[in-house]
Amino acid sequence: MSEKQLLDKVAQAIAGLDFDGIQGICKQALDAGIPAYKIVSEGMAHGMEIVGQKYEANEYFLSELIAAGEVMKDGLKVVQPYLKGGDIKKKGKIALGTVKGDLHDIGKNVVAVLLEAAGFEIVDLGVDVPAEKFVEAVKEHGVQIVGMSALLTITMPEMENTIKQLKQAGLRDKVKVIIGGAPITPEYAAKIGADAAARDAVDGVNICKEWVKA
Ligand code: B1M
Repeated sequence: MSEKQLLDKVAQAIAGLDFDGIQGICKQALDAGIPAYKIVSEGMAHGMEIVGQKYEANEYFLSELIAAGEVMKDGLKVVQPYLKGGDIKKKGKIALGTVKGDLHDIGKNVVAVLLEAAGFEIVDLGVDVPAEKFVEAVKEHGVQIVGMSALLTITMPEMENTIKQLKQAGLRDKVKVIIGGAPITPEYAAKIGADAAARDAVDGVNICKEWVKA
């Protein structure tokens, strides 16, 4: 089977809520020599996109969305050990969270997995993260990058609020700020004073890598 066919199979297992098959399919993809990050970024993330489309077409409902997230977690259990760089020297520290009022974490978790695989240390603040918690993380963990995710248009202003609070705490110049999530655009990032907007997880990782290189 070709690489594309195997990645499609991973995506279909997630989109088809195949709890029994996902781990076997991920093993098959790894055995075929497909890099683990590709299985996550092109197979699993694509599967979740299909799930999103089915939801929007009223084919899937909330329970299926939650189930798809669980199938993805099962798949990650198999793939994640191959992503970790072991004794790779850490590139930098990133505080990552989904902003206050927002509980969507599938995309954030994909980003976290890929950033870790790229050698970053992640301070995962979880979901529904208030601005103060991002500020605290910068103070306590000495992170170089703050990453925020938002999937709801009504929670996007929390990103601006967090940037304001970083400024008030005198920390804005000490960190780079990257934002992401389906409704986020580069224009929005510029408007609220973030340093970058990531199109997807891979773009986010590439931007962070550039920052720590400089
Ligand atoms: Co929600 N939801 N949801 N949902 N949900 C959306 C976002 C929505 C667009 C669906 C729709 O109506 N068409 C809609 C928002 C509308 C809007 O604001 N304009 C919506 C709504 C309305 C809601 C509720 C209000 C529904 C309700 O209760 N009536 C509710 C809100 C709860 C809350 O947050 N307070 C809700 C709940 C849920 C579930 C819990 C059921 C579930 C989330 C489960 C979970 O995350 N653990 C869920 C899901 C799954 C979705 C959809 C279907 C899929 C989101 C997803 O996981 N995509 C979504 C529709 C859609 O997006 N098509 C929808 C896959 C994921 C891999 O992609 O998150 O975009 P994404 O992440 C990408 C990039 O955006 C980027 O990289 C990722 C990988 O490439 N990225 C970053 C994301 N963050 C990044 C950060 C970075 C860099 C890149 O750096 C920091």
